[in-house]
Amino acid sequence: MFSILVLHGPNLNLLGLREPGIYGSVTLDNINRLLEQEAEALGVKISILQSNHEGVLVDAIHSTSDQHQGILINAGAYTHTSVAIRDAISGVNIPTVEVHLSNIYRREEFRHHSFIAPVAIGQISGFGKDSYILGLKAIVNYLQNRGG
Ligand code: CA2
Repeated sequence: MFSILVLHGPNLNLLGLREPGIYGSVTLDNINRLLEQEAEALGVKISILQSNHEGVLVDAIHSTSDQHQGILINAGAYTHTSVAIRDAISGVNIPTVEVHLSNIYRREEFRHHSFIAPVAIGQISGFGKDSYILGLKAIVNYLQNRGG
């Protein structure tokens, strides 16, 4: 059974609790529950971690090499700043799908660049909570097709 590491970056713990204008009223707990349901339907295992700390996310990515076959990540604002997270993904060489709730290309210019995109197999951006569900389907589909 494939095991996927789901990573949520900084401030995503505030989803649905503050500033519902941009990201809506869905909470991170809601998203995690939907991901768990989808994982069960797809027949995969997921491990979920949210952190506001870059190094914690880097450590979690390093842990994938022996435990997980894929990574689903919303690195939040670190998407646009973190060479460390990009290098960690590149270093472990585990297939990674990048997701965003909002369409980062319709927002401020500084959100248009992702350090993660060049080391990810793909990116899903702009579909709210469904970005995560689509992202999980994408990584599982990739792993299943790669194996066959
Ligand atoms: O659209 C996304 O998923 C983002 O990764 C969300 C990040 C943002 O920095 C990226 O540019 C795009 C921000 C997540 C912070 O979410 C908050 C939720 C409620 C209150 C404050 C922040």
